[in-house]
Amino acid sequence: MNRNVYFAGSIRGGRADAALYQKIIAYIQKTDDVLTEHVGNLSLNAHEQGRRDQLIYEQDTGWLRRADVVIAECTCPSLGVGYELAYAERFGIPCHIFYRHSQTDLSAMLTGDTYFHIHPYEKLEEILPLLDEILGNRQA
Ligand code: 6IA
Repeated sequence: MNRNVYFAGSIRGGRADAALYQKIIAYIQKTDDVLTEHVGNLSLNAHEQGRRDQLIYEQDTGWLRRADVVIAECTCPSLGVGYELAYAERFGIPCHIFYRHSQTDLSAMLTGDTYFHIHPYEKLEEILPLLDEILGNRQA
């Protein structure tokens, strides 16, 4: 309960799954704190320059360093999410990667790194019990 969860999902890599991110974030928020709620914001303009990119980088890496766990949805490839995963690994933050295996061939840089917990899935309903286990809200 009330862990700091860093949810990572594509922004400039493409917003096709934004509604899915929003649902995952809402589910996690029933029990825990999501540091990156904006990733699921459907009206987010990925190319808006209102906030300097350097500030975004500093804020996100700061959140990553104090996160208890990273949950990443990687079906839509994103350079930023890949960077965040490597950054989290460097700081020893547990990382769980979800992706729809019928729609993407996940990078070998993720599947080949035994640090990452990789969860192929197809439907949102399959993710929810896994999230409960990861967040300690249900016994495995
Ligand atoms: O390369 P991408 O843009 O797809 O990288 C996505 C990842 O980087 C997400 O998991 C975010 O945590 C992070 N990220 C990328 N852009 C932003 C951002 N833009 N704000 C916060 N985190 C970001 C500002 C948008 C603005 C309209 C508020």
